[in-house]
Amino acid sequence: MYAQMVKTDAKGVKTLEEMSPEERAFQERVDRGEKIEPKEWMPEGYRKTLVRQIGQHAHSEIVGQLPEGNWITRAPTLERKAILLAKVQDEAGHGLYLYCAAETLGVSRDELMEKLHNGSMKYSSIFNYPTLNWADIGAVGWLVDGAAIMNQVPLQRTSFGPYSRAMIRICKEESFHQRQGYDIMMKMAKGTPEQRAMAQDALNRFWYPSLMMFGPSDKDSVHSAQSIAWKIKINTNDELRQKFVDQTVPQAEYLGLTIPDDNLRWNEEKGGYDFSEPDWSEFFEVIAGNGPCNKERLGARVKAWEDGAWFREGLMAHAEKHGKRQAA
Ligand code: FAQ
Repeated sequence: MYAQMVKTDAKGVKTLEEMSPEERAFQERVDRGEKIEPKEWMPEGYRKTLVRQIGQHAHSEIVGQLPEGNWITRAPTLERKAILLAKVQDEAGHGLYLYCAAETLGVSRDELMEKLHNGSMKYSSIFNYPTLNWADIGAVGWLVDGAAIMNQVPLQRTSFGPYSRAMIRICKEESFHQRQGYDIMMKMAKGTPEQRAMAQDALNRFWYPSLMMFGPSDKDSVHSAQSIAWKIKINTNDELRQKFVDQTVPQAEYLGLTIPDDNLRWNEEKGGYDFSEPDWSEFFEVIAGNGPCNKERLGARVKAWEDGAWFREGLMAHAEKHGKRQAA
């Protein structure tokens, strides 16, 4: 029934009548809210969509360490350094849970890495923007982790079991990440005039890139209709972007900072804020590889992979030797 509802406004989503008996049984399981587990039958498109989304999500966590990792040595106090270090380590952990979830779909981690490195898989656009100063680390925690949570909380209910379970754990940690970012912003916004100006400048630069994290507007989203029918995605990109704006504006007001949008105003009728769309041509340039830091980010990941080759080879040699000994 759900699939039929989606058909009316969507691109290429099959109705129940158009589905094969296997596809229909699968859709009915999804509609009943059952979790799909790795060894169970699934349409090839469902598997591919999950590999793409979970893989890109994993890559985002790993590449996402770079803009913050840069600041671990420059954090202003020992406490801030310890907190940031823990956060960046958490992101590595999130990447690992997600790669594991993707592997249950029959794709190897090496294949996913290869696709990241040759540019055929994406990672979140946001990590192609530079972190120029300490206030940016506050803005990343507040806005980037805030947007990530807004997207990930509903994904705890996604239909694929391993992804959903990974999300539950990740969301717990993301809440701490958002709080630490907001705490940095509070310190800066309530600090000296110079610190306050830095906080405002960071908000100015990170606002629209954060809105872009939710993906293109619904009319341009290629995958949403099918992903929502399969409950891979629970909400559309625009729904989550709106929720993020509604949640973040009062937080900016509390900080005494101004969202850089002249069109921002409360709309009583819709019960949410009206706001300006990001510059979508900039978004499409960034995801095509032409953002401010794309080359640097990908270069850093490729270098890390190449520098780690000796270690992976050593581990494999050990595993093979150990395996032979056990077999004997
Ligand atoms: N960046 O048809 P749609 C984090 C691509 S985690 C780059 O709407 P979909 C934690 C999209 O892939 C952040 N590409 O796509 C952290 C597709 O291209 P394709 C990551 C984007 O999949 C914090 C095309 O545009 N979170 O930040 C973006 O239905 C701090 C058409 O788009 C996730 O990955 C984008 N922003 O919806 C770490 C959450 N948006 O693949 C460190 C899971 C769209 O056909 C520090 N993912 N594209 O070549 C999702 O919820 C979805 O995949 C969306 C996109 C909503 C991102």
